[in-house]
Amino acid sequence: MNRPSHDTPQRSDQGDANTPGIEIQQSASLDHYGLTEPVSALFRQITDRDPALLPGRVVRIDGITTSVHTGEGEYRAVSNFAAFASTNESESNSERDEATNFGPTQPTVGDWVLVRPGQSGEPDTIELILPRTSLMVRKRVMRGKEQGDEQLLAANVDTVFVVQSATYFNPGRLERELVLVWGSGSVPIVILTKTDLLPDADENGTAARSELVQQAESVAPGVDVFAVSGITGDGTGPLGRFTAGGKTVVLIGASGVGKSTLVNQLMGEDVMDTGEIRQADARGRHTTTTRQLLPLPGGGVLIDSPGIRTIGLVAGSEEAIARTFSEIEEYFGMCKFRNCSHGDEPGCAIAEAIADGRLLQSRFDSYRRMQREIQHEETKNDPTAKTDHQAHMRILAKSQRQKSRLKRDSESD
Ligand SMILES: Nc1nc2c(ncn2[C@@H]2O[C@H](COP(=O)(O)OP(=O)(O)OP(=O)(O)O)[C@@H](O)[C@H]2O)c(=O)[nH]1
Ligand SMILES: [Mg+2]
Ligand SMILES: [Zn+2]
Repeated sequence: MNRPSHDTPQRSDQGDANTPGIEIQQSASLDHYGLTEPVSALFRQITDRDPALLPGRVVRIDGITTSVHTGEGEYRAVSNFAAFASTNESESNSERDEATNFGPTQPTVGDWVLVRPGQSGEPDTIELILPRTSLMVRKRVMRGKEQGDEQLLAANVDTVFVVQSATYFNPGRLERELVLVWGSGSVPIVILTKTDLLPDADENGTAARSELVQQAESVAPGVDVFAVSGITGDGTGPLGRFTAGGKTVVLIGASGVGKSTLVNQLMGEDVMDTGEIRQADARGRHTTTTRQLLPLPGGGVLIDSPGIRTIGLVAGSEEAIARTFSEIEEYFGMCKFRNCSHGDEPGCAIAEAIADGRLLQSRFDSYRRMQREIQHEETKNDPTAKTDHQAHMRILAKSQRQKSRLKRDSESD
């Protein structure tokens, strides 16, 4: 594969089995990579002060190598950690500290970063990361072990395609996937793939499909559900609106559900490798091993990702759980006793809703289970520990406070 080569070996001048097609876009401007005017303005603030820094977006994480697309080509940085950029000079010190004072963080796919090209054979480094508008994090669950670190999955994503196979729909998994997405600050949609394999797809495919869609909707209140075939492209038309206007979408899901197949379908060419699934249990073989950001020919950006085996929830996911189970929280405050434990107390609104079929017992059980899991996370965690996720939550909360302050100010004019 021929890529324009640069003068240092760290830059991406070698092929990569998983990333054919990228070289076409080698020097495409950052606009094709989802650059927005606010991001561009932040970049300008920084490069005005230090013109040696190159703005870019992280397009791939491959072991310890982070690939960054800058307007002039792809750079490979070895640096694993970088500082958050301070982006507002008028911020008071304490405000700035609140936003940035949690030390260096790892760059992840989708991050907007500033690269300092290495001089005389030195490696290129990612020096700064712009504040993120969304960050998806999962707790890595080590085989049989409790503890595990947090893994950053993607940043600055507008919509997450939560992908499951229509032939192996798993509602319990979907609930966890939705908590993960709601917690990230981006918006989920559910995609059921492989509809061409549904048993009666020939004569009466629509019935099987709409039944599945309904089933998915019942565990994903307020979330759009689409049934598609990544192979034939059937049903994929409406997905274009999620990448319109330069928006960024990441696909997540178990191995073998058809993420890369759908990516290829939406790209209009085979850019990602796809793999067979095991006949015995329909599991995939973890074909995709790197997270890869791909600019779509018609604008917008897709991020393909490796299959996630287990989705460990991180501390601070209460809001995300509330969102995922929004139909349950509607009954809160409606029980006879204010401190109702929703067990077998008289006048329990939740028990009544379950009894007359307005609420699914299985949903309430999952809700309870996840609440317990998260409480466990919280008490286990050192309260002073600042994980990436918690830091991210603080930033989001801060920008929300700022937004409402701006709104108040403009309303009082
Ligand atoms: N019939 C049919 N097969 C599909 C569809 N989507 C994917 N497949 C098949 O399912 C298998 C796995 O697809 P991939 O796209 O590699 O799955 P993935 O989610 O990217 O898997 P990982 O990269 O391992 O996480 C391949 O054999 C695909 O051909 C579909 O819509 N219809
Ligand atoms: Mg894949
Ligand atoms: Zn109750």
